[in-house]
Amino acid sequence: MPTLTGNAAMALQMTPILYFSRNPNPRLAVATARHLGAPVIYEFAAPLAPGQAEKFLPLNPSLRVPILAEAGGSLWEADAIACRLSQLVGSEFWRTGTEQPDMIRWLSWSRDNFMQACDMVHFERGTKLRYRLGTLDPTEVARGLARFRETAAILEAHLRRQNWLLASGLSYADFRMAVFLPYNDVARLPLAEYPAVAAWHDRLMALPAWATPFEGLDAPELPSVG
Ligand SMILES: N[C@@H](CCC(=O)N[C@@H](CS)C(=O)NCC(=O)O)C(=O)O
Repeated sequence: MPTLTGNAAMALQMTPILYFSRNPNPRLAVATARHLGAPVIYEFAAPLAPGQAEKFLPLNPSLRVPILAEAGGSLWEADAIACRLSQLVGSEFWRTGTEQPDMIRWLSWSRDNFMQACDMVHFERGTKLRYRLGTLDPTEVARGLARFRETAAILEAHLRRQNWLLASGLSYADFRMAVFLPYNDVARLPLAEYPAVAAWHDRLMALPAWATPFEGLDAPELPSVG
């Protein structure tokens, strides 16, 4: 972790602060923290908003959330934060034993495959329109959907055999893999064509921390699409 100096270090309290917005990766970090009952202060942040860079650059040079700020330094990237939060509460949600390689396998695969496919479609149908970043590109949507079908078929075969990605049960790999699925009202990925994937998504949505991570937190709604 980078060490913070000066005002940034002084400003930190003993209790870690989890800076978040309602977008997918910060949602993933908040859901993880809530699932674990991690001792953090939840603070809405918009590091890209005008006037916010001075505060957030020392915490994350990419000016993105989530960020976990602790007395000793700040950590960014949802996966690293999930690892740290699991350490803080002594949980195996982030596996540390013999299943760790299997968990890392799914995290790694998701980034280049299923999650990336979901991201391509969600970016066109969601993010681009929410933040007025341009018009929807049908070619990109088609590419994303093709990639989704290829990768969902692999996930489908695995989830026909077991309820969660790891044999022993729910882990952070499930949360990471599913990061875009709670936004499927806008992404409209054809989940129903993959019954085992759809059932896994339903099992995740039955977890309060995953279904409603922002409940009771002070955070503006995302801009609407369209
Ligand atoms: N690779 C990073 C991605 C972080 C990221 O791209 N965060 C986006 C939301 S998904 C962000 O900060 N957007 C600006 C905002 O939400 O205000 C991670 O896994 O945490």
